[in-house]
Amino acid sequence: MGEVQGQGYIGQALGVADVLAASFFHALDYRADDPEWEGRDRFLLSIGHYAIALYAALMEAGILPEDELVTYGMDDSRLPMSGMASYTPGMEITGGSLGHGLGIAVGMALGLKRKKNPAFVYNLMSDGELGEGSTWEAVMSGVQHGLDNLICLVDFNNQQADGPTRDALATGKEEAKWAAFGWHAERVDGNDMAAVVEALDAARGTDHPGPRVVIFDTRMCKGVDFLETREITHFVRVEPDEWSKALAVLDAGMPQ
Ligand SMILES: Cc1ncc(C[n+]2csc(CCOP(=O)(O)OP(=O)(O)O)c2C)c(N)n1
Ligand SMILES: [Mg+2]
Repeated sequence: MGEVQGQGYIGQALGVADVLAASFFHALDYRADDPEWEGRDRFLLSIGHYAIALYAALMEAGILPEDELVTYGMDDSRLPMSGMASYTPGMEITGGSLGHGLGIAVGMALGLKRKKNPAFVYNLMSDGELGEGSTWEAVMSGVQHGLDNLICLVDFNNQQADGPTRDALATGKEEAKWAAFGWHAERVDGNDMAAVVEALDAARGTDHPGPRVVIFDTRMCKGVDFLETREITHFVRVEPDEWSKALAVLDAGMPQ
């Protein structure tokens, strides 16, 4: 998908790939042939610009056809650069106005509870969104309503558009802060598959009477060494000859 455009949010996609793989192929309950199934766990992409990553997961899950991926970012494509709920099966919300996904997730989780629907709501958000006031309103609302069916996943890559998150607005002690608000909070290496799976299980399985969060420390451009070392990775430009090099590096790192 990135190669079609020559650029894109591939740094985020590579960093969060392990979290998405564990979510879609371990944690979430859904039906690939019926993405609107009422009993499905909802997976909200608060960070609309990460759509490229979710499209890959939806394709692997059998919700999107593989041959459509080449239309990514083109006019009339169902796969715009920023996720749009009305365009794409499996895209639950139109995210991208950062700081709003968690509030929507709170509303959905509350609605499901009232309807006695046992499904869970997962909200994938970024470290940059921790600097939005609306996020912390939602954090409090989730506790107020005792939403034990709400799981927030924070992709903490410590990067924002202009550089490191800690230089823009350092939240600090993130896990302790969520816990102080009343959330079950864990923090793990988001590129360690065993740790990711364990944390997702704990978030869902705990008997904590309120919402749960897992903060995943991830690495932008994970798996492609010559991209990982770039300083600004928010919107990566990859030269034509580098795509095959990047794919070869990724394939070499894949477990057989
Ligand atoms: C409310 C809002 N403000 C600003 C933007 C512009 N914007 C798009 S992505 C981004 C970076 C936010 O940080 P994070 O999501 O952590 O970035 P990444 O890790 O993808 O670099 C910004 C500021 C936006 N989409 N929404
Ligand atoms: Mg970030």
